[in-house]
Amino acid sequence: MATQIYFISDIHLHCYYSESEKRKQAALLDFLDQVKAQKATLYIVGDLFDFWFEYKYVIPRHFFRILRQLQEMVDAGCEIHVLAGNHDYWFESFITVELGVQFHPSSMKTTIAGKSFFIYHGDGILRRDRGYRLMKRILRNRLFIFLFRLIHPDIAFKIAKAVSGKSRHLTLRDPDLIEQERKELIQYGEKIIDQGFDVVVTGHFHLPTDHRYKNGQLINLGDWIRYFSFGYFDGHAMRLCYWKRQTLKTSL
Ligand SMILES: [Mn+2]
Repeated sequence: MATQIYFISDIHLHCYYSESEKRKQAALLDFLDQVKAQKATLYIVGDLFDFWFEYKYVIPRHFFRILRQLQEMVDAGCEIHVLAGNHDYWFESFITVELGVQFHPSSMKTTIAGKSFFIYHGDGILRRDRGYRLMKRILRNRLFIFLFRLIHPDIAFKIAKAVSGKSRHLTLRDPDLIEQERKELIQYGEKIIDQGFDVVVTGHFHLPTDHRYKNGQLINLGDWIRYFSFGYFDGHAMRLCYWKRQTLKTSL
């Protein structure tokens, strides 16, 4: 069977209803339908959800359509990998047991059609991320997770919505800072390629990037907020594509 591998990241599905959210969900379901029809493999490279938290008995309602779609894709024969992002890493057994996807809590290495891939959401790699790296240790601490789980889900998701609204304010960055981030991201990718990897795939920066270096390639997947971008690997070449702006036929 032909190799067909899709990569997406940073969809940031929200736990509330809005017009843009509706459009985003519709586009994503459309995209996932295609992956399903091809029985292709999908890597979700972090931040599928703007906030995810797992309880023992309940699941968040706003994500139901997407979760159902992922389950149907697995049932149809797709292989799905979910990597933790910095907005959604509190996965327990729900997505693996109920949906049948494979979960990767941090970076992963794999070989596809003879090419070695390094896949990582990309949070915490910038020099200015020092504070974040400390916060990451606290937020992923078992005691913190245990205590947060004691909060009623209606309240927990309200807190998440408020915190996420604040951090969104911070992501309206100036162009100089964006270029600085792209430079550091490229440096990071080149370092990984120097370690012997053929393809480095990252998300997190919301900067669609296709950077060639020596015989390697760094792809930043962009996002599904502004760009609706994704990576596609056919067994020979890895390409950065845009959903419906160029159909797969014209972009490949
Ligand atoms: Mn992120």
